Amino acid sequence: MHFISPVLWQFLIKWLTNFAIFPPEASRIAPDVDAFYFYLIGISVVGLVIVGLLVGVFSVRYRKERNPEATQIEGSTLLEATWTIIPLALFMVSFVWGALLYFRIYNPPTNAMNVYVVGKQWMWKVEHPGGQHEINSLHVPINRPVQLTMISQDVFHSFSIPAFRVKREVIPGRYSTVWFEATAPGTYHLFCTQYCGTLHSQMIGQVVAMTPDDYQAWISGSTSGTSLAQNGERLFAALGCNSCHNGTPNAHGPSLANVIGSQVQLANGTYTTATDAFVRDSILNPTLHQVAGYAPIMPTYQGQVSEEGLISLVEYIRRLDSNYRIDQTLNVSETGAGSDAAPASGTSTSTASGMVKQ
Ligand code: HEC
Ligand SMILES: [Cu+2]
Repeated sequence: MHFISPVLWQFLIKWLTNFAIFPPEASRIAPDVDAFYFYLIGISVVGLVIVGLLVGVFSVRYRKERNPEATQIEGSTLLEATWTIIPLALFMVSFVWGALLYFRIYNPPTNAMNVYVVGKQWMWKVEHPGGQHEINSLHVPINRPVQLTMISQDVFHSFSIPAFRVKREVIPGRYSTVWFEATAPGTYHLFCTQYCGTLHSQMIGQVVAMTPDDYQAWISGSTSGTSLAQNGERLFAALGCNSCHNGTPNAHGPSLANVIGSQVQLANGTYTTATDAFVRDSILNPTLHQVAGYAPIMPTYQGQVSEEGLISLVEYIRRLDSNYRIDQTLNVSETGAGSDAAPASGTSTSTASGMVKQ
């Protein structure tokens, strides 16, 4: 890329995209991915030409009429070393270069804004933290790193935006992430690139990259009224989580304030970082990582919460800080001194503890 002259590079890319041989380059990483791709094509072409030429030249030069008697060649260390070292060096360059790109694509910068994506047969559901929902479309601002936290509700899918040169498997039961920084406003293709059943070919959509102002206008014009965290707060009460997790000293469960990103000690003495995935696992499969100092009384919520619900819970827990009680408005009376609960939270709490004791 940068070792070819920038003018030449621009020309090459323009030509390739004009003839629809290449998708447009619309993200920060796209030119770098393309440079690597051209390197791979380049060494393949060089290899092809050398081998092709040698086949041609040798078959003329060493043809039967000129060499009626076969000559035995004992080998040449120099020759063998050359054809070992040069390809090895070329492959090592691909390896290191590829690995550097890989780490860049799969390690989101910490200042990236997060958007959730749920894949299912056969659509992409996008959830913005502000509560905006989209189906088969994704609106993003340009010049800002965007991280996608993705999960599948059924089978394997793969989320791909060719113009951004990113793609990542979307797997049931596990969050996977990918990130990009769009550079040019526009509408780009979004594909599922993993065969996922009959209508796989229709699991497509569009990515709309917008200027920051347009994006702001879109975000404020598309709110559903409740953010993901607020939705999560409701679920937290409705599922009775707050009967055990309420930040009081005598609570049956650990306080969840500031838990995401922190080190949690497990019952077996080891420490683990509480990530989104850790929280999700804790809800669906509480015995998987038992938190130290607490009885294994947390029930599993497997089958009771949808992936979207889990995302809302994760967003809620992410936003819980030391003023746990203020955030958790639905549970104010529960964490207060008195046990006379207000009707709303009283109902949800008793349903929840009933559920737990079954
Ligand atoms: C019956 C009480 C109870 C209920 C109800 C309950 N939990 Fe828990 N929870 C616990 C206990 C006890 C632990 C710690 C032991 C363990 O890991 O199982 C825990 C652990 C967790 C953890 C890991 C916390 C940490 O410090 O790392 C998370 C996250 C969590 N619960 C979320 C939830 C959510 C969300 C709900 C509701 C959908 C919920 N819990 C419902 C008792 C409960
Ligand atoms: Cu799919």
